[in-house]
Amino acid sequence: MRALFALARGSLASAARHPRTAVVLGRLLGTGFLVCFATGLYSHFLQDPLPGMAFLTRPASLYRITQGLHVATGIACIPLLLGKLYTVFPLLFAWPPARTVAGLLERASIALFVASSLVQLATGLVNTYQWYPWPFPFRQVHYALAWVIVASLAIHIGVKLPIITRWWRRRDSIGPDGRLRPVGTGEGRLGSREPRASGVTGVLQRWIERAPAAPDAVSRRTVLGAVGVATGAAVVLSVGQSLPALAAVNVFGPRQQRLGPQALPVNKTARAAGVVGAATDPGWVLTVRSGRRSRVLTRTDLLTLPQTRVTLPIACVEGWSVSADWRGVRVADLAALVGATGRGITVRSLQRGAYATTILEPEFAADPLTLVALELNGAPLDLDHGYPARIIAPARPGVLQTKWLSSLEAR
Ligand SMILES: Nc1nc2c(c(=O)[nH]1)N[C@H]1C(S)=C(S)[C@@H](COP(=O)(O)O)O[C@H]1N2
Ligand SMILES: [Mo]
Repeated sequence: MRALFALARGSLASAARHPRTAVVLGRLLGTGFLVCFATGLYSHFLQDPLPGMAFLTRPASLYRITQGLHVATGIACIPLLLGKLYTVFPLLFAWPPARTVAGLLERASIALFVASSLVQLATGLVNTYQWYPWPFPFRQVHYALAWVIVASLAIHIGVKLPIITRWWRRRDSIGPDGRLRPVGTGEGRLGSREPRASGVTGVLQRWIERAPAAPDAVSRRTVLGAVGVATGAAVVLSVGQSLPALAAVNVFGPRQQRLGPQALPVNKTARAAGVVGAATDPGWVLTVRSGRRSRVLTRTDLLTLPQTRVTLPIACVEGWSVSADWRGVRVADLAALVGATGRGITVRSLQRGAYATTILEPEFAADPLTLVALELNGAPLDLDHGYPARIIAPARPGVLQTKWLSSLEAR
């Protein structure tokens, strides 16, 4: 086994698989993961605040920026992670797998780190296409894995600190023959000097020996260049889903700026939500309630109240975001009608299920940009955009911008 693994390491060794490459990619990947973690926590707590948490309502595009960054950075991490795994691949064939308890824990933490990162990035990417081919709730699992990743990343960085500091700056002329010494050949023991094995191991040994020699033609620059181009392309060709300046080259992002009814994309249509009947019912009213005080408002009543125009984006957790012009009644004005100024508000939709209720925290309910929107881009709301009325608020995830309102109730 030892001979076989040494042979495998030897035949995988290449100039590109160098600790310096691992450190360069690792720095970028570590930064990317931390950006994803911070922006992800922000998105998580906006949707599930801990008691006592309050949030910024400005700049109005704050969530558009943080979540756009979250998804773009996550996408960038995919080629970076593949490049990093390519670089350190020979280390998989270390034998014995660990010599000490600390070494065993280190390898276990790496296994956990690699596995959870791959699952996190793959499910995250697939989620941006609204594809959920797994039996678990995406958000909770994504959140839990984020902690697993950050904890195992901290252990990983701690263990690798000597290598990281040694290769933080570029150093040439390393190794006995004046060349860079590749990953996996640290013990200076290549396969050819291994004793002959017998049986199955011997067969495998000869088989590996006959494989083409290490591809030294692939240099460190080539690998870093390829990873760089792949990373740049993945980001540039998808970030137009949230960055209008790059909308023209949005090849991979699932949503296009302005493509949809009233120049705004739609994830869930009224038909898919099962609300067509209730939303087009001429008897529709919006109920505004605080304790025993309540007001019942028809759409015409709402249109006779003072109207406010705002320009605010829909910024979906999936990464796409599009700015639009909205017109409607301030939520703060509606709250004042029932004496609920300054309170949080429970928002209810005509739709049943996961979107049935959301909560407007006091800071969002009080913000003058937060509306019960009746119009979008100069025309009455399209049925698919939440007709007869929807919530639009600054600096919030799209998932909280409830469509097809039925009531607002002070908390
Ligand atoms: N009632 C209801 N409101 C909803 C949704 C929904 O499915 N049902 N989708 C939310 C999500 S995830 C986003 S990003 C915004 C915009 O979604 P849309 O593209 O489906 O309009 O509306 C939000 N409001
Ligand atoms: Mo969304």
